[in-house]
Amino acid sequence: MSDAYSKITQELIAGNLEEVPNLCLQAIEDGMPAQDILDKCLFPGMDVVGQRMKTGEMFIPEVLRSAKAMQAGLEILKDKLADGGRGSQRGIVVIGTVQGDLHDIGKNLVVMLLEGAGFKVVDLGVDIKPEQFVSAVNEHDATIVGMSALLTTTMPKMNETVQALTEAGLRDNVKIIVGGAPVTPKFVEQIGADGYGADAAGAVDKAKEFALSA
Ligand code: B1M
Repeated sequence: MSDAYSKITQELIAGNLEEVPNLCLQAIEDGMPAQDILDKCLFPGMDVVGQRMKTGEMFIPEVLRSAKAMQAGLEILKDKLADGGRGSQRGIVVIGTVQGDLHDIGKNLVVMLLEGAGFKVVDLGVDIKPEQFVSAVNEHDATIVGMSALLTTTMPKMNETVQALTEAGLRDNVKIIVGGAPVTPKFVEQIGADGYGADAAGAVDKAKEFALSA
């Protein structure tokens, strides 16, 4: 890959909101296919961001800046990508903060990194009832459900949502990833979910793993 293209990756990791879209535009004018810019420059950049977040080399504000730079790059590419740049190459994820819980900063970070990793994300927002997750899975034909909870008092809603998906006959169609500060791998096991994300990058790793095994 030429220096110009690897610069896109570098600027994305650096969270440069102006340079990333400018460089994407330049690359398109130079004849690089939009899909290649996505696959060879932007996705690898976000992979690095996810890794650095996990190892503590990057902190939340820096990760958010990179995620925003990614979205600015996607804005430039989206008309030129067959699926508008938010396609379901890797799968469709329905995500929300569970009923009774209004915390959304961590969940929004998960959304941004999932989109950056090529998933189509249906973000239901906060205070989402089990039946809303069920309807959204049906409506969007989702293959992954993500739930976030920040309060110990709202964690049982994750269990209720898993049960609601089971009762609706959808449990075999979806993989369920849960996370949020009070959530533990043991809890994930107890409620019969499929994956735990200790952080947003961990959630994306799980989603990628499930997309590969689908
Ligand atoms: Co609230 N709050 N809050 N709060 N709040 C906490 C969570 C708390 C720990 C503070 C404390 O007491 N020390 C405490 C919970 C105690 C408990 O239950 N164990 C608490 C409380 C009690 C409350 C209220 C009840 C306070 C009150 O009104 N008496 C109230 C509840 C409102 C409600 O939800 N019904 C309340 C309200 C609020 C605000 C509205 C003021 C605000 C939320 C604003 C918003 O989100 N838009 C708020 C905030 C900001 C916090 C703290 C300070 C910060 C949370 C945060 O955004 N962290 C928090 C204390 C703390 O954590 N230090 C606190 C940054 C964010 C990036 O991290 O969300 O953990 P986090 O996400 C992480 C991981 O958890 C993971 O990835 C992210 C990092 O990459 N992750 C996932 C998250 N979701 C994931 C999903 C996944 C995978 C990973 O897969 C799908």
